Amino acid sequence: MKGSITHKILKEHLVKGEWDKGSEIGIRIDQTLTQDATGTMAYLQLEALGIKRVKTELSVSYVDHNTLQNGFENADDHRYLQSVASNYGIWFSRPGNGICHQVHLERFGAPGKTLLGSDSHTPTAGGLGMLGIGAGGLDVAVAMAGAPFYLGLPEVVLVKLEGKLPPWVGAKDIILELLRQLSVKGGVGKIIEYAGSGVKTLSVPERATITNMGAELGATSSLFPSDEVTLEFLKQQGREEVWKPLEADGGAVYDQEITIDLSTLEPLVAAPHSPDAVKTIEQAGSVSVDQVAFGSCTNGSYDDLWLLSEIMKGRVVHPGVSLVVAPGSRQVLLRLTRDGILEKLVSAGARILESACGPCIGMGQAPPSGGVSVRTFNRNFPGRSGTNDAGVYLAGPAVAAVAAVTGRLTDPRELGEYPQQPATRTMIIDDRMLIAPGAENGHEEIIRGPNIKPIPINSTMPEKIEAKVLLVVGDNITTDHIMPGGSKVLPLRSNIEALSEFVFESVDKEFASKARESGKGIIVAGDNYGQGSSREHAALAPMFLGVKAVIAKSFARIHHANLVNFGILPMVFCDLNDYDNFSTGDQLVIDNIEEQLDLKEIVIKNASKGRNYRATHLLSARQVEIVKEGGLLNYTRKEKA
Ligand code: MIC
Ligand code: SF4
Repeated sequence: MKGSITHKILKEHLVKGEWDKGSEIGIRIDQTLTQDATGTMAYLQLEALGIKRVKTELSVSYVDHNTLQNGFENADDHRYLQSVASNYGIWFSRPGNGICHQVHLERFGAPGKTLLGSDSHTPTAGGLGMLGIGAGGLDVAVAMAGAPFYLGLPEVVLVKLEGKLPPWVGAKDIILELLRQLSVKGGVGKIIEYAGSGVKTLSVPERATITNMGAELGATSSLFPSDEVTLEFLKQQGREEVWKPLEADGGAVYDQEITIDLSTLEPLVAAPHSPDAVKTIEQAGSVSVDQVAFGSCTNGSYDDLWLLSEIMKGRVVHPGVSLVVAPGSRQVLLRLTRDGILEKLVSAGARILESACGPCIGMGQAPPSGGVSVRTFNRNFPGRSGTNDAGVYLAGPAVAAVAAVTGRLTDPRELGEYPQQPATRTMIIDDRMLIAPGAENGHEEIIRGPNIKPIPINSTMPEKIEAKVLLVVGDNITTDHIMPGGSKVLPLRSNIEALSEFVFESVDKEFASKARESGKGIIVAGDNYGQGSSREHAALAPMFLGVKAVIAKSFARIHHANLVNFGILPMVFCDLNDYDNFSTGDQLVIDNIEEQLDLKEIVIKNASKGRNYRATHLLSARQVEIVKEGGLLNYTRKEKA
């Protein structure tokens, strides 16, 4: 990766470890972000770490996920987050100010800096040339306390963008094309770097659409160079002082190279139920559409909504379609209002939602039974929309807008001429919904509602695990399967006992009661286990239910780290075919854990099948110690002591 942008940023931030392939490095984190659905737990953990003030250059606590406020829980969480932010030296972005990634891009992101966020789409910041990495809340809490963030030295993939996009084809189609080529696990352990003549044709919000959805490749991060386009964006945001040029050196070395000729791309969609089920509109066939949803951290920009308004001009939404729009940030919403775009949208029949995640995480606007929703979002996992049998197509704004007019998946090129982009209009800079941290020595009471319960703490890893296989699952199991989102479950994020009732709800309704009955258990999984979000609750709640280990063919990066952080042992099969020999209910025994972890050779006795199987682990020496201690909180406290 010599000479790449990744290399430059990592080298500059390297504080621990050796620069060797496969080794673990520790990097200094300049900025952190949290959002409310992961933030409550992150800050409970920060409190437990016992520091007084964050040690980062900048930390921001956003409220954007849990904004439906069906009961007191969300509002209580918001109040807790605001009081913690004030005390600990953290900026607070109030509900209504927008989606964390979009607001961070607009108001805080800076080329060449590192950003750790308790949300998997933190790499959105890569649109500015900032290294954004998603992590569990505990990792973010530890980074706020000033400790390095550890990661395996990533491979670097160069994606060369050549030429220029044709009319009606957008940034979303570029990342969908990459998902088509690489799949949802193609980016695991990798950072995707963009270069080539096509880069300068893409605005910062377009670049951010691409880096945002690099998370769906499983990539650790995605990075664009910082160039004159970046400078122009920052100038418009009144923040040009944070700009610095950043590009790869000539002759930079990469682990993999891909070239995409932008001029050959077509409008694409990701069909239900995976972001890599990518098809052209023709391949998708005849699809009648019930709902069109605009927004999310992928496509909630001003230009995305401007395009919608142009396509809807003089028209009204198709009678069979409900069109919902959630602008990505308050800045975007203010501009839409000033420029008369909001009026056009409302007049076309759009239902305007607040600037927040909303339908993207099943917070309202669930589609009808068996319905089809076309969304400009980034994930279409089963049930995530709030309707289990709905089919979600992910698309760029052009495809989504045309579907709102025709009521069917339609190739937008059929509409004729592409609307004329207006000359750049100025941004509206208004930071009054951002609350600056309280004074260093000031003290405000930390307000906890009744739904905010203490964090459960794991015990140390026993020498012997004797437990049943509670569940065998297949490939690409998402964190939405393990720990669902949605308006019913998300409000319980700071109450692990209540939350744990929903673990694996859509896969096995009895999972929680079975786990509770057994007192402990093991999960067996296929490839890419735990893809998707950064929610540490997908490790914390199973830990609470007694899950001691997960044996899989392979893991997604963030979930693997979260399992370690909560003292659940992640193992991989030495012979992948052995996966077929495990069934739900099998009684397993793993003995001499300490020694086997050190040797990286783990014998799993399947007493029900009367056979032994071999597994290994992908843990660094540091992570082995964390697992032995029963998780990162115990480990950090012990280290401090
Ligand atoms: C998501 O898009 O799945 C989320 C909701 O933003 C998650 C975080 C969470 O579960 O709170 C993510 O992407 O990390
Ligand atoms: Fe919010 Fe959706 Fe982005 Fe997650 S993917 S941060 S839920 S908008």
